[in-house]
Amino acid sequence: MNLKMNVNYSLYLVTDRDILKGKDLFKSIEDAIIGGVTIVQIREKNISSLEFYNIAKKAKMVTDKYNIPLIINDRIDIAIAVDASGVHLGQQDLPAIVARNLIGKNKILGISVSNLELALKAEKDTADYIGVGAVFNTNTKKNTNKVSLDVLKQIKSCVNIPVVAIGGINETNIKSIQKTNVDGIAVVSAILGKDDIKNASKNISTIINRR
Ligand code: TZP
Ligand code: MG
Repeated sequence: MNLKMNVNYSLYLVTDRDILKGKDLFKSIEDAIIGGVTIVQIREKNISSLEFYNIAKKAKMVTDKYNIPLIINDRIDIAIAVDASGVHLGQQDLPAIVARNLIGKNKILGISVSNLELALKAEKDTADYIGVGAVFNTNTKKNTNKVSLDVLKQIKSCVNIPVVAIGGINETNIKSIQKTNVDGIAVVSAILGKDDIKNASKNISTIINRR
């Protein structure tokens, strides 16, 4: 799945093996997809290149099976190596323009932003979508910038690329995010932190698709 057109960002799963409580990552991804996740990002910190590559390769087999885009966090080389659909970078990673030159125009480039200025810069630097957060408190990522719902709304109204909200989003607070009209909702713990991943994904997917 490498076509950039018509990517469905509506329920965006970001992985974190630390909250899986021993569950298999690939089975968890598959369950989340069956529940309704529309795009998957592999996010790994502090592992070897080889380990990251092997995880990405196995994840790609799962996402390919369901024709779901696979995005790799941080690592352009691994995204290219496994022929992922794209890469997601933060403000401390390689600049978006540099990343674009490396991945070419056919892969998805996602950029994390926390204010309007960075959002507009990411768009100018050829990002295909932006991740905006953290909109709520999260235990999944340390040292996040906080983004108010007003700023999220402002960003959404000022850019012409898809906007994906992230940070502490769950079935209870999702409605307040939907009011901002963003294109997608990214979730880690509200799906992967649950005992029944398939059901958690299905519940959130149902709320999103009910709109
Ligand atoms: N970037 C901003 S917040 C966050 C990331 C990766 C973590 C979101 O995790 P959760 O569990 O959905 O709050
Ligand atoms: Mg990063």
